[in-house]
Amino acid sequence: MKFTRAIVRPPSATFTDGLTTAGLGPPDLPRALAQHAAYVAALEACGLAVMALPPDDGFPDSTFVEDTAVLARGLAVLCRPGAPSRAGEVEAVRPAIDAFFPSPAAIEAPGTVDGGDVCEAGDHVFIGVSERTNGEGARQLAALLATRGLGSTLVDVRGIPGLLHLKSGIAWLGGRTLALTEPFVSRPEFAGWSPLRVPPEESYAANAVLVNGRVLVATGFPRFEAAVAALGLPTLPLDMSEFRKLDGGLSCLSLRF
Ligand code: CIR
Repeated sequence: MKFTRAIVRPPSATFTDGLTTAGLGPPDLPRALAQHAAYVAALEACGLAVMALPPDDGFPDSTFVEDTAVLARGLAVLCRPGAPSRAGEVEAVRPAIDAFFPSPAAIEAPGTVDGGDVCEAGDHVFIGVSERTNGEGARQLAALLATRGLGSTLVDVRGIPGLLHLKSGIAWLGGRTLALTEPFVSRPEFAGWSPLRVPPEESYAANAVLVNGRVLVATGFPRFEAAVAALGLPTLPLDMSEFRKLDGGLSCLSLRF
């Protein structure tokens, strides 16, 4: 899957009020802005044209733009985020989506979907059922994806300690290869796939992003980075410390299409 564009939104002045369970203390806004700029530069280095939306003080978590939409095979689906404080983020991102995807579909109530629960893996999509994405939302999304020839597997991730979204614990690395953290390694949903096991002490690194043959990885996880490089995939390490403090990772910071 070749990406040509990305939509991002830099952290706003209210970023430090974002939702978190990480227990890592409050993020530092200037540092987060510098890390975000490096992230954008990395996407550009992968050949993407990046559209940066203005920072939005109304929504502290709005830099995690991935959660607002699912973009796949020319299909755009506007999400219905599971956290009440994030509901308004979808309307705020909608004009940017409309510019590229005429008549996007939408998850309807009572369904909820956060984009962070949606892992595209070539022709197949894994959809996490989490505290944010409910079964109804996951089924609506699966039906929409099927109209584009994409099969889906629902993966219940509720109760996995410290895991916000499915993609907090898995990533697609091309072909049949999936980076999987320990709770996912022996799950039947991934039978037939080739696992790259993420060392337990490096589980945060699982939220890596394959972009046009390169892999964005968080800095500070040498075993995982070496394992990705051993697959023949060049890595682009990025410091994610301030986003991690709000349970965010590399995938959350952009919509890629
Ligand atoms: C939240 O709890 O919604 C944000 N603080 C973090 C969202 C991270 N998004 C993602 O993994 N796709």
